[in-house]
Amino acid sequence: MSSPEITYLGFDWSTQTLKAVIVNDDLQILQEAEVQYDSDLPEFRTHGGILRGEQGEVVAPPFMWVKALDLILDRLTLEGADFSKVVALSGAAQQHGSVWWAKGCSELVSSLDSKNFLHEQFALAFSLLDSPIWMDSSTKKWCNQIENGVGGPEALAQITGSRAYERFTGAQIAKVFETKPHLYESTERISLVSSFACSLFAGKIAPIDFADGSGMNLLDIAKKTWDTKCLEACSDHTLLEKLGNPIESHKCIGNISPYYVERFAFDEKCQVIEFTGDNPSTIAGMRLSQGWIAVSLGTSDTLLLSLREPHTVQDGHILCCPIDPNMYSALLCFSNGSLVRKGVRDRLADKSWELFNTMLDSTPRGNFGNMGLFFDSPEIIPRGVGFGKWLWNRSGVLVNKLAPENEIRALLEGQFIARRVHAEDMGFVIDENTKILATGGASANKSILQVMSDVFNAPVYVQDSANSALLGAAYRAKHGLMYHNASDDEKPTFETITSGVPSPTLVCTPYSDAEQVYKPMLERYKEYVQSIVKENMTY
Ligand code: 5FX
Repeated sequence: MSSPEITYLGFDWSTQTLKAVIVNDDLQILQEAEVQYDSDLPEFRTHGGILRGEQGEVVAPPFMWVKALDLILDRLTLEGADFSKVVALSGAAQQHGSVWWAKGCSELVSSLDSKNFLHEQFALAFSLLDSPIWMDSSTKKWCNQIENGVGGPEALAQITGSRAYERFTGAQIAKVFETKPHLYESTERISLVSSFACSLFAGKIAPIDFADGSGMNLLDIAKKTWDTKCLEACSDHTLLEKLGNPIESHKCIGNISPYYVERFAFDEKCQVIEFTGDNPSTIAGMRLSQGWIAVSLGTSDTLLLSLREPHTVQDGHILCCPIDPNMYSALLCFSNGSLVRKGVRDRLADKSWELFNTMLDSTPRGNFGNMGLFFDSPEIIPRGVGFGKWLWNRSGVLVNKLAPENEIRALLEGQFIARRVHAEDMGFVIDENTKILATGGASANKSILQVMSDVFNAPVYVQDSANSALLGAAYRAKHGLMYHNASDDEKPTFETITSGVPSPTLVCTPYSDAEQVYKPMLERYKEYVQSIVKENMTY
């Protein structure tokens, strides 16, 4: 007799959508569903899932995220989902956002009435009706306060993995504490978006996990506890209680709330596995093990990598790893990505990627010693560079112009040299075992990937999956359950659990002279960046 079919359920509360996926025991997709906040829930009047306020404030209503869950569960049912087969579920959510629960929230989530929609029961659940999210940049003052409270940006980065960032939750909490004291006082618990979403299923306020908790400037990422000095720099002694104790990302939170058993026929033994942030979940979805770098080539270019040690950095973020408690992950975000590439294409290659690639391919690796750096908007890494374009000739002299095809190569080599230098700065060792997993729009462009392959002196692979964060949630559901059920000496690794997932496809390998060509250019980049940060000159 064959064993009954079992399935795993994953969610991703991203900035613009809520997505859900059901996978079978081989981690193959069975059903998917999606809710678009702007068009499916127009009553919240969001644009791109967010609402913009004054002075850089960006928020989203948590009530909308609850309503989206009501909708998506119905949509999954329409897709043919059989919830009784789901043995475990987990989720991902946009990082850094905070959900402020009103007093009485624990009682509320533990006694949901299955005859009603969730949103009918959450009208009074939140003390702050609009949650600050990761796009918020209104907290500069409180960033300074936190850094000063612990002895400066470097000290903060050493404890929490990042210097103070406006979007990180610590500064957001400090702002609410100072500007809305009554609201702060009336708050029972503060969740991240991920732990809030987990609470909706767990029937209790779920803990914050270490990986997503690393995006708060509050967690000591080595000791894996809240750091007292950081907490004190944000608010008063009640913060510890409002946050609850953080836990490992793969932990089982408990059985699913009876609400889902009664309303959707979930099995009462279905386990809820801790939720995490979208970037940590992407690490899971891409099954990023040591030696791999995931490079997402989108509006901004984002690098995700695994590290053994929590290296201290001023730029970029170190996070606790969501899939291996003994490892760390690094997240580097470069804001000048695809839009700059497209701008240069439009200016020099007649708005055609085909022509852009032909021009790029007509130039040699190393570009005859010419180099370029292009920043159309404020750059995150490196910090402090002005807007503009800098071009250097082979003698290291700044020049106004290069031939169009050399400018195109200078742009791409400059971008990938920057990505490599800052990844190495984080302690990532590039050697013969390094492999790159490319995703995002530009990962379809082989000429661009070849430049990346040469600059990193590493093969480049692509993966056939549109949403790694969502798949990561489903994979983590399976790993969390297997880990929970196994005896102490047989705990499975995430790699073993996901070993059946098809491997990524190799698209480019580096030329044999790549390291020789690019090694000196990495050193030149470091020198040039210092000069443009110092002089901040543009032309
Ligand atoms: C990472 O630090 C970010 O702020 C973003 O990637 C958000 O997680 C997007 F949801």
